[in-house]
Amino acid sequence: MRTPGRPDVGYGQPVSHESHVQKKAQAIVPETTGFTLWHTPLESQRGAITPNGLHFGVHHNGIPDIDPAKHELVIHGLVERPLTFSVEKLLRYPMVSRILFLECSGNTAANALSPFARDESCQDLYGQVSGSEWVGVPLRLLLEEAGLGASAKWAIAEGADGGSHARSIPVSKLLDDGMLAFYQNGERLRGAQGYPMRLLLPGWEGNANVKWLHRLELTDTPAYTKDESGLYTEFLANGDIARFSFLMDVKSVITHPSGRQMLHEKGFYEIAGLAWSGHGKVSQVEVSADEGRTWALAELQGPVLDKALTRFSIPWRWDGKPTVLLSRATDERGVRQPTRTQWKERYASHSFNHYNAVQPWRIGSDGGVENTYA
Ligand SMILES: Nc1nc2c(c(=O)[nH]1)N[C@H]1C(S)=C(S)[C@@H](COP(=O)(O)O)O[C@H]1N2
Ligand SMILES: [Mo]
Repeated sequence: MRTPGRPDVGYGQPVSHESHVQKKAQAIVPETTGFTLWHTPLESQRGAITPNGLHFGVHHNGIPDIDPAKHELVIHGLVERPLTFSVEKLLRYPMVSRILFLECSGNTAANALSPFARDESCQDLYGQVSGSEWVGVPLRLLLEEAGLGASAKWAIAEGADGGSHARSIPVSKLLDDGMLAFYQNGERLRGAQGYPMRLLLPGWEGNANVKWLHRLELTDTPAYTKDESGLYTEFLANGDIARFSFLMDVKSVITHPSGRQMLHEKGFYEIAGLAWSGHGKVSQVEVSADEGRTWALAELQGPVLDKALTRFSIPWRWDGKPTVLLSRATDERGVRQPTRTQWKERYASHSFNHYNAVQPWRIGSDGGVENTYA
């Protein structure tokens, strides 16, 4: 109180004492230039909204630097009137706001693939999911203006990044709740999240949410692009192949306490975490503190929103003995998360997308928290 404070700045940053809270780049495949995975530190966050600077990122070809004055969105193909929109023009359209989760279908791939439970943090294992308020133009408005042809069933959405990331999207989804997003948590999109505009498909796998969107081509069939035929198609245990597996299933994870954290003494802890489902609202989250023998209902922090991150918590007293903590979410369809064994029965052994099994965290007698499959 004896010295004056420092001046404020034009764009605020977190305090220096919190500078250890960072997104973290995951190990990448060296021969694929520009492909990076940045994980959000879930265990450093409370609440259901991810700060923009910490939003997870998956960039197949780096982050393009796009001048909004030069960027255009083209809608063409099976439409009555092909249209070209400038960013300035699109910003005058009516906009809607939605709080949604976004998750890469490859999130938690390590638990799907690794034969043993890797001793990693919640950020390393689960960091490809984030929650934001997105504001943008309903795609229905733009498609109606272009006039959909009778046979227009798919739209090829293409990004303006180096690899022209492209996905075939059913027109029904775009008409239902597809959004062209311009704002995230009150500010214009970050470059990493698709500035100046991205596709936002509530509840659908991250990959289909094409960033730096510049083209929608209406067609009668999917394009089977590299981005949907390769990494984002799954092999099932029975030999079938799941294509266009857009929906993200019900999932949850305890973030407090979680992998590589330490309980320094016995006594009271609040078990807290996140649950979400691409199928709608989370209806309940059960937590077990005794290796899955008994379960109790966690409290859901409202408002519980459709296809959004939902916070859950439950009080717990640690008696100092080794145990395992688990959470399992059920969504409004009544569908509950599978165990890892059940998940592995459905998918081929080398499949890793759409992993949504129950996460057990082992508490050691020393208070150390470790990933486990048991
Ligand atoms: N144009 C373009 N869009 C893209 C990608 C990309 O590399 N290029 N990555 C996709 C993947 S795999 C995911 S999971 C989400 C991640 O969105 P975020 O980086 O904003 O978190 O963007 C998708 N959209
Ligand atoms: Mo992804």
